[in-house]
Amino acid sequence: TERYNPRASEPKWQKTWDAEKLFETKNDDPRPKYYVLEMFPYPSGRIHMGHVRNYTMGDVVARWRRACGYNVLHPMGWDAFGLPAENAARDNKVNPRDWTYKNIATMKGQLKTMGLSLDWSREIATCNASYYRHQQKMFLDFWKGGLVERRAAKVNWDPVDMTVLANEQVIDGKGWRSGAPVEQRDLTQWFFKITSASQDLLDSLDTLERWPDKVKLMQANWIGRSEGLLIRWKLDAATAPAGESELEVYTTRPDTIFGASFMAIAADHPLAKKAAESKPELAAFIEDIRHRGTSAAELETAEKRGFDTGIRVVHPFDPDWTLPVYVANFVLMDYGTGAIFGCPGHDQRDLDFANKYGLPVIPVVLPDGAAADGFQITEEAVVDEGAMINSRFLDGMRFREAFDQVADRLEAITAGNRPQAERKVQFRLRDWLISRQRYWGCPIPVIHCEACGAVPVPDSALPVELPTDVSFEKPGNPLDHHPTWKHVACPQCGKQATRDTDTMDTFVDSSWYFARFTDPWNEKAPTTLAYVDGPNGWLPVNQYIGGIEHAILHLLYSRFFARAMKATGHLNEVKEPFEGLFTQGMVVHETYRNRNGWVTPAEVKVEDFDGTRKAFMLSDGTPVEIGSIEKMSKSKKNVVDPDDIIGSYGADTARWFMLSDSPPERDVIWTEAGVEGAHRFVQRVWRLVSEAAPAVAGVAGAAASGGEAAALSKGAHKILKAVGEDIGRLHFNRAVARVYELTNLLSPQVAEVAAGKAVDLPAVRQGLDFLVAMIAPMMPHLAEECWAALGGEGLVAERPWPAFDPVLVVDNDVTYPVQINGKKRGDLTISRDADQAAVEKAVLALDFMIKALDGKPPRKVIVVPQRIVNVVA
Ligand code: ANZ
Ligand code: ZN
Repeated sequence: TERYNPRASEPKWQKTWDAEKLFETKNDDPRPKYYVLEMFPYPSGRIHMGHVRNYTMGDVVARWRRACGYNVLHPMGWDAFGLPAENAARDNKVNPRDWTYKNIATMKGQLKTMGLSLDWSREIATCNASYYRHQQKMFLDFWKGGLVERRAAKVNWDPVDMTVLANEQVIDGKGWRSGAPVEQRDLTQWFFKITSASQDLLDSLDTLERWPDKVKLMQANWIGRSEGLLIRWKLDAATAPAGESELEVYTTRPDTIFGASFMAIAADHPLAKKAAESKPELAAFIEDIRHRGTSAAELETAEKRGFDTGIRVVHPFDPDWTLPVYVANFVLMDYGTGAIFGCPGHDQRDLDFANKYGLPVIPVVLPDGAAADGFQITEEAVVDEGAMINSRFLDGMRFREAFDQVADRLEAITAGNRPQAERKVQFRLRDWLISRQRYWGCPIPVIHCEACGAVPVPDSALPVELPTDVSFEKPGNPLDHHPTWKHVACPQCGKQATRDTDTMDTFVDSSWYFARFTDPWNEKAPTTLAYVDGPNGWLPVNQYIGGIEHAILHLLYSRFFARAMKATGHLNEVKEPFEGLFTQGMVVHETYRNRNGWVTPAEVKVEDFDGTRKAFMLSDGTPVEIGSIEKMSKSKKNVVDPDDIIGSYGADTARWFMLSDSPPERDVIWTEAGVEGAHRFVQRVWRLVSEAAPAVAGVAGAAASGGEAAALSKGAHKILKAVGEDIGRLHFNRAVARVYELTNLLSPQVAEVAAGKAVDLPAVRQGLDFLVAMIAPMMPHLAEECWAALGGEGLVAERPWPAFDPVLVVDNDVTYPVQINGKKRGDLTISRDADQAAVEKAVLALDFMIKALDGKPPRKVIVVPQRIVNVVA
């Protein structure tokens, strides 16, 4: 038989599917809906192997669900705004728009060669005004609904990218793209009030049963709920600046209040400013620390620095006990109250600080098991649970009790009708700053008027479109530099006014695209309520698939957006947009290096010398060092181009390899040997089918009722059932292993068929039909070609998933462990309905039993039905 030729076959079937519009989904279709979505790509230029893995998984789910009778929505689009387009524009003098659409065209062509069952009629690009006009509308609706706010804020300013960044985009004090140290600036900016949903975003994580626990935990930590106490400490009158009488601190550890030895306030705290008025050295100190990076992560590692303000506070439980107030670099203004009491014994930062400035360390928690006598804390703070010591009325209590004691007592003390303390729940989550001083983003639809303030652009004037004639010569924001774009009349009073020249964070674009896919044709509104969710709607997405790198930001923003859209009437009822989430592992590859640096896999040949692999340059045979296995990246040059793989082996081989090697949540190591193995399997399936085809083409499949083929039929039905279950659970690699099993069962039978021997043809035909159905979600082109060769009717892509016979998948046998004098010696496999006597008889006939008994009768045979047999010799 001829070898299978994917280069001829794959484009042919892709054309056929396209022509039949097989994957275009109707909203009004009575079948049950299933929405499968992979995170849409950024059009960077070309697709990479990570995309191939991601979209293959989604496609298997989509094709399988379709075969199971669902009306499947499986759309694709482009996360098309963002800085790289502007950088390309600046560096290569191309228009960001042209650059983006050119990349989209290239990548779309590449995706098409993968044979994905996508509904391209719903394609969206977020940079298209037909998309972002609706985003502008929702921005205005959210604003009206109290979910958007414009306020002055201390913001993270990236001096290289010349833009503000969200807290989430600052990593270790540096801009996430530029890597430049971020500065603090005071600017007036737009915020989405995501904190208004903190508690709900946290609580609702519990309802997400088909999300990885790891992702839920990351979200919970990001939201960061803590229960604590606000305590108002009285300032010692003799040292207090004029007009100041108290210092409010937030603590989660009021139990440690007798271990307090100092107070610390942020550099931006009002009390710090007051104190600095009469202390120039303090003012200088404050200036100095304000200019350094102040991200939480950086402060963990940075050296603790402080300055004594000279102010003292009085301990709330002891009027004779006063404590110094320091300005300290490790206290952040935007968390709690921007002030803390320091307890060096039980907080490492406080201990480092106390040791540096010679402040007392009072242990107040004795960890369980530690000796009370001479208990001291010097270098390492004690954070374990224990019993209170050195704490007067708290002595002997545990954390919870001591917390409540302090809270109750301080709440009872009121000065001028305010209690001295209040219980308070605090969140780490901050409001979402969405203003960006960039060009290639969704314009914020607001006009600033001297008389009227910030005025929404009226509906009739939407969309606010980006101008196309922009220049990237000057650094900064091209919208701001544009000669005319920003000058408009105020919609309210008609006077000269200016547009907001900021654009939205691109995370806004990706926070609702999944809703837009449900009706991308609606020109009037972001969503169509009949289709977006509810009884006939698509949301929530049943299965969302993407990278773990989006575990926090994208998913949290989308969850917030669903709530905001519901509040503003753009959704009916859904508040959790993704019912099932799957985070796939990365595609990794060996690295290669020669004396000139990294070299690509394509430049290298690897050979095996008695089990030792050695690598050489293809060009001149010089040696290459094989390095560690890393995520495919341009910097390490260990990238394999999907085009090359699809070009030489075909898409089905690439898809099969991606699914076969490792569990989908783990990293997969891309190897040439692995790809070749996958390709051999493609050819093997083709050989099996073509060898059998002449004999079975006209035969209707049916299970064997007995005879030689009975084992084949039983196996095929069992495998069919298991593969369905595996795909349903996204255990693709297990499904692949079972398909190998089925080909092993089929091979000997097909060999007999080919040799012209008498074989149960309906049973063989059924086995082949199952094989074709099972590979169809994973290798759709090969499946079509096989189906055609078998003389099958219609397209596999339209055929239902076969039903297994429940009788054939039942295991009729049971395997008993067999013990002799309580020690396991072997097994007995026997029919499930064999009675006691039959089991006993069979056990005594086992070879090892005859040997062990050596001709003597057993003292006793104990049979526990369906479980175990013990023979007492
Ligand atoms: C006294 C104390 C004693 C604290 C102790 C801890 C251990 P979470 O759980 O994250 O909410 N804190 C409060 N506001 C702060 C700020 N603006 N900058 C830096 N640190 C701040 O943490 C709350 C704890 O973090 C608070 O409890 C406070 O220190 C500190 F043995 O108060 B604690
Ligand atoms: Zn006006």
